[in-house]
Amino acid sequence: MNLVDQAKIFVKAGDGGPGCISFRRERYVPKGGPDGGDGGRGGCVIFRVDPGLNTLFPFRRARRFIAPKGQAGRGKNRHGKSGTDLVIKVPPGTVVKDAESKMMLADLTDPGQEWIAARGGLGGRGNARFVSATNQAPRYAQPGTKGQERWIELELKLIADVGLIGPPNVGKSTLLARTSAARPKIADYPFTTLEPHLGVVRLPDERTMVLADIPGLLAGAHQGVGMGLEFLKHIERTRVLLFMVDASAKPDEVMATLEIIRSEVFRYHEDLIKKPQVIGLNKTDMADKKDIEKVAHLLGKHYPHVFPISALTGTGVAELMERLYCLVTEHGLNHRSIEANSHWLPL
Ligand SMILES: Nc1nc2c(ncn2[C@@H]2O[C@H](COP(=O)(O)OP(=O)(O)OP(=O)(O)O)[C@@H](O)[C@H]2O)c(=O)[nH]1
Ligand SMILES: [Mg+2]
Repeated sequence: MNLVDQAKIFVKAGDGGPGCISFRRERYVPKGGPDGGDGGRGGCVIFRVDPGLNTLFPFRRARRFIAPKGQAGRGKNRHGKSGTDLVIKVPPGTVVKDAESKMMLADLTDPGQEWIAARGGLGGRGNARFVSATNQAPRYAQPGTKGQERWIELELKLIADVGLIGPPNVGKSTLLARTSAARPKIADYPFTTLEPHLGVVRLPDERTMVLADIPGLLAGAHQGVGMGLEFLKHIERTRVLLFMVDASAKPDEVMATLEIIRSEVFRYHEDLIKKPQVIGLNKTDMADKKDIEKVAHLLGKHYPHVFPISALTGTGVAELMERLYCLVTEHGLNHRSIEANSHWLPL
């Protein structure tokens, strides 16, 4: 589960503006003194931690960040304007490294925390600054200094926003594969998945959340039966639980299975019951319509979020993801989520 999201970007701060060489021109004053103003400072490139972000996905599109230059100084001692700083929002948990030396430069964790990725150049001093006893009319000014530039690597360790839990073989990995770029093994036998997989689910409008596919649970998992228990720790930090059951079984069986799985989870850790729970009734493509309606109706009495879906055909999946996203954002995005996959699929 230690999956990592990565991005490599180029940052360049603005160069400082040059100082100005200028002399006062006044009526009746044949030779005015020097009045060249200083150049402005170049804009810095600054990273700022934004708790509303949870992936480095935006950096796959925008890779070059260049802050504006400082303006040149002008006559009459007017200083050039400084370049505005370019602020780049990054998710909490972003680790910054120098791309060349691989040295760690910053560990950005706290909301609002800022770090200067590239420092703006200094403005050059105008000739008015160089007046001295021996030189009353200096004919030179400083150029501005260059803004810093470098390639930077960003890295984000991901924690899932949504934990996907259910008995073996119900289609958990199929759902993860359908909604994200993750490619867990899918097969028609129990315990295909032997360790958790994370996937970044992309929803319309650049929204993302991280879904964790947890290996199948059996009755007794909290006592060590099967293999589910050791992975339940991964769902402790998720915001929302998605319980998946096979809706093609008989309604009574579906209800009973769901209760077994839920009780395993809550026996493992009673606090988990406080998380919002969504029920996914999968494999509706091969289930009896009446049975689905019956189960959905029964479950609807106890659970506010019940979704008949087919992870195989995609029916109902977009609606389910929208609801999950809603609950995840209501309960605070879990910002450190993600995987190393470089391919991102839209829903
Ligand atoms: N008909 C149908 N088959 C599905 C659906 N979703 C998954 N399957 C099939 O069910 C089988 C199990 O799917 P997986 O995604 O591997 O199930 P899993 O829950 O991850 O299983 P474990 O990793 O063993 O716990 C595969 O053969 C899938 O093709 C569905 O919506 N409809
Ligand atoms: Mg699986």
